[in-house]
Amino acid sequence: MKTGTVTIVGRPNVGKSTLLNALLKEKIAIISDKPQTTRTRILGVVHLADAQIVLLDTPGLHQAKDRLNQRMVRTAVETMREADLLYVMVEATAAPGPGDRFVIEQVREAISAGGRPAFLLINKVDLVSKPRVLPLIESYRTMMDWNEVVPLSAQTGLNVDRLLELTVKALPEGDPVYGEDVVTDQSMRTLAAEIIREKILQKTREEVPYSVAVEIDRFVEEGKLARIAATVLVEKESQKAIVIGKRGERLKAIGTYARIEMERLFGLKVFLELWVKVRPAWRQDELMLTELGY
Ligand SMILES: Nc1nc2c(ncn2[C@@H]2O[C@H](COP(=O)(O)OP(=O)(O)OP(=O)(O)O)[C@@H](O)[C@H]2O)c(=O)[nH]1
Ligand SMILES: [Mg+2]
Repeated sequence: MKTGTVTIVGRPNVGKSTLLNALLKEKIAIISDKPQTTRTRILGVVHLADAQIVLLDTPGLHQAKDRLNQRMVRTAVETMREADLLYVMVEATAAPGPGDRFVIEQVREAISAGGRPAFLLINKVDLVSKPRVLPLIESYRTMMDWNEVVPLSAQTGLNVDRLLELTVKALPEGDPVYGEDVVTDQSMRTLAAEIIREKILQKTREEVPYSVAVEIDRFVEEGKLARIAATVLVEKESQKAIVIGKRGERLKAIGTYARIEMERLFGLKVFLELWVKVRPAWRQDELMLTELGY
């Protein structure tokens, strides 16, 4: 039996959480086309006949400006220290840029501190033609000694099974740490808050996605029903108006999509109440960040 921890790191938006969900065959991490979607470490467990893989998804590594983003980057850096193996994810759609070099710098430090192996994952190969991937592999190879280089598509699933095989080979022998039914360590409250945040990210633009946090005020299970009340925090009145939308239409749509997804995930009927509150500069407020679980 092989057992080990794999930390997924990379720039924001390269597809780390999409890969986590693909490997788990279950959606436990939210995804959006906006950078900085993931704000915390997310644990998922892959159970195979001959292995247990503990995956840790992380916030994107970047030059953080506010306190929230500093915490996110710190989380990603610290989570690398827990790994037996690192997945370092980049995109196939562009040559290595400053953001990728920043990631590789951080990875190099984590590796020299722990001597752990690293796989380079070139994601989104579905968007480019094969001949464009080869020079990319070459340029990344000159930057670091990778134990494996795997071009893949987290979205279509291309090469994801191959990645699993290579991963099992690279992990140490050991007994499983988690029970067979454990998929994630996130509570239903956290999952509910994240699902709501995902729907907001998908329906808003510009600075709004970065200014939103979701707090669960109440989560009560009554038989087959879950009564959930949540507050959406924003930083400005103008953002509140955007989240609510004309005659409350946007908030209503956000609530409907969130409820449908929660009902599917929890296997419960969900009654969801959403409120929007302005909390100026919460992203700079250390106490608030801790309270929100960041
Ligand atoms: N075409 C294509 N799109 C992908 C693939 N993987 C992810 N995406 C898209 O890329 C965007 C970002 O995906 P995420 O999984 O949220 O990226 P992330 O690296 O977790 O981002 P952060 O949490 O912000 O760091 C989403 O729009 C995904 O649908 C892929 O293999 N192919
Ligand atoms: Mg993510």
